[in-house]
Amino acid sequence: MKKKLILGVSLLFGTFFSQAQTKTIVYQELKTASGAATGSGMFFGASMTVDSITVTFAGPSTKWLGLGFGTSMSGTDALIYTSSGGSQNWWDYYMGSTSSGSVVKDATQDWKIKSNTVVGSLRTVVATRKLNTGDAKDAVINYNGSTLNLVWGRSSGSSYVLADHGGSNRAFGISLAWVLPDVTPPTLTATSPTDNATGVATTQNLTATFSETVVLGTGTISLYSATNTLVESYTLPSSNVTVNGATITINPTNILSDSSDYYLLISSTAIKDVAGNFYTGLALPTDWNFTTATAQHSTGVNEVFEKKIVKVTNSAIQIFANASSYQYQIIDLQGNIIKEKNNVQVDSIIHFSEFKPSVYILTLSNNGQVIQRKFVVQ
Ligand SMILES: [Ca+2]
Ligand SMILES: [Ca+2]
Ligand SMILES: [Ca+2]
Repeated sequence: MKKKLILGVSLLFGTFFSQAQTKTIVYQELKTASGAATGSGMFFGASMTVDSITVTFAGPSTKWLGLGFGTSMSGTDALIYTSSGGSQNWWDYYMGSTSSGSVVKDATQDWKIKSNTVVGSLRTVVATRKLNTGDAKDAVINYNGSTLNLVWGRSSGSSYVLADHGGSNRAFGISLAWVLPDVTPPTLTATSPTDNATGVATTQNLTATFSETVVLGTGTISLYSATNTLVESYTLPSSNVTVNGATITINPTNILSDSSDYYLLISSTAIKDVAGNFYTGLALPTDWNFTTATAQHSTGVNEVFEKKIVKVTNSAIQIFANASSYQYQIIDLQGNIIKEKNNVQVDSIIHFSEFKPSVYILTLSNNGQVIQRKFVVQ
């Protein structure tokens, strides 16, 4: 019975710790003595678990440096790089007041110095300790706190011996925000066409908007017909799929069929937020399906016009002028007119060799009847 109880307790704690997140304070320059945001030459960043804090603190390498955990210079826990009272190193201190005699090295040294490096004229320390060391000379840092209060000081000259720093080589009243990491995956908030939409234009791009800024991953986005036939598939990165902020745009290579049902599937590795949390994806034909419009040219269209006037071969589009007269226009996907002819009364052959490799849309009109064909020149 006792064994079982202990196991239960350890499981509880295991779950608790594994779910607790590491909070961070982004590495940044600390404000100057006069409150300016930059120019101090002192830098700080931190991370914190429920158990311990790790700080990165940097300043000039030629002098003593102090970092205090509190709102003022008095009654404040400090981490100080100095040669005072022993070997020159980082030491756990307590500042009873601003008078020099009350700045005293702790009897219990609680900081573990992970690194102390000098690059150029900047000394950087990375140090860690428990949030609550149990030492009355150390600040208790609260995991649930939203901010961390800091002060800093340094020698007014080139000395590692602690002495009055004066009014310009210190700052206090610094409050920096703890930030939780983004562990929330993006969710789909809107699509165009909407799920179950009807009357969707066959040339329309497909867009999906998410709850936050997204980037493309490495999966696939696939367009299926309602008969579960793969119509087009885009393996990311793909020129058919672009992203802008929280919106991705899918531009099918081919014009979709009239009066047809389609659905999209998105793999679970295709889309993620900037922190790397993956969107769950679309796995079901009912997640994002839509029906295209009946043909624009279905009303009163003559069958010859529909079936015979345009013939697309591997190398050309042929337009047969057995209607009275017609006009055509070819645009690229940016809407630029590449080629157009009005009042054509003879047969035309438009050779693909006239075009640079890209995707184009041909619009052919005759007495109010319109045929559109998308074509790809490779
Ligand atoms: Ca201590
Ligand atoms: Ca201390
Ligand atoms: Ca997120």
